[in-house]
Amino acid sequence: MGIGQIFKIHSDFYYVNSENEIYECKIREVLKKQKQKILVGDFVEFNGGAIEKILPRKNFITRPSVSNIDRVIIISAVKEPELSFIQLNRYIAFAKYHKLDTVLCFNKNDLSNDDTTIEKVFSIYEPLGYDILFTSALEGYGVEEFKEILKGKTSVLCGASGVGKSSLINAVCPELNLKTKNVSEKTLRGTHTTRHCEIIPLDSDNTRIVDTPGFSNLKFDFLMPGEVDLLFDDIARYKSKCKFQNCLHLSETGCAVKENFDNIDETRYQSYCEFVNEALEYKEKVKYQGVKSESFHKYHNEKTAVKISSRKRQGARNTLKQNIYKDMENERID
Ligand SMILES: Nc1nc2c(ncn2[C@@H]2O[C@H](COP(=O)(O)OP(=O)(O)OP(=O)(O)O)[C@@H](O)[C@H]2O)c(=O)[nH]1
Ligand SMILES: [Mg+2]
Ligand SMILES: [Zn+2]
Repeated sequence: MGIGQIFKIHSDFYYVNSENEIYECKIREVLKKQKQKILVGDFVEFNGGAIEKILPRKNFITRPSVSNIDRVIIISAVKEPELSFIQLNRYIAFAKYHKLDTVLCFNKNDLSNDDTTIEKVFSIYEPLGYDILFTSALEGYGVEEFKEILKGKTSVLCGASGVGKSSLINAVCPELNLKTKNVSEKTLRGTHTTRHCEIIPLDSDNTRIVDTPGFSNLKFDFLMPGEVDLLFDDIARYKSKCKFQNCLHLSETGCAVKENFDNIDETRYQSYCEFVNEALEYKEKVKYQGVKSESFHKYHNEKTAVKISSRKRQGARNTLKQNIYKDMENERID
């Protein structure tokens, strides 16, 4: 019996690091039957090449699927692909939903001479308390600062395909020589260059970085509309003054968010509205299935569970749970 940490998953093979020895394992049938999903980052008990148990997680994120991390570094490109503030707010809100410490990194800085983007980024995100970095993996600009924030932590890189996640890791540690591919080649083939999450140790002081496949189809279809403002500090700060407690800050009367519109960045509010609409669609879908769903994922028995009203039949509950698990499964690209 050994204990180790999953650092890579390739189809049915789970790669476990136990005291710096690598073990290629499969998963015990009983765990499969319990629908326990193993994530990169999980600590596990294994025996004779079979994983027997997942140990409790400190935290986890589902996009990308990684657990036991110290922070998320959201990578955007200032160009190629074009910077989208709405997309960035998606990643930020998602990391906040998972209560993870977050750093914002804007790469490919060599491609832009336009200071207005930099000013806009600082004016929106600095007051929200985010650490902000501008880098160029190609020219080495900001790479020392990037390296500095990685120190002693496990950081997961998260962002769309082609923003330069693997290139930044290569800039910090050229020996790794991770595969990268230019954006036009990617668009032609429609593929992600990095196909799997992998924990990469960078040095002996426990600095680890998780390279991940890019994704951009993240939707807020797993929480209730009234919970979305909790993911936006710059909007939530006014909600206690709204006339109605269940105000969604869309077009309700007496909405304090609307009254303070001048103090909220336009792209932040646009993002908020987009996510609320996705959550409203989700709410409709749940209603259609005839069960009430409490959306914040409850963390039981090392797996994500969705709490559902006890008034409904067991059969209906199981169906909804299965559908939600299926949705989570479909969200994964690796
Ligand atoms: N000009 C410029 N190009 C960069 C920079 N960083 C990365 N690139 C290029 O952008 C392309 C995509 O980089 P990758 O590192 O493969 O991007 P990725 O985020 O890992 O992409 P996926 O693995 O598909 O998620 C490559 O052609 C890189 O050479 C940069 O700072 N400046
Ligand atoms: Mg990559
Ligand atoms: Zn309101």
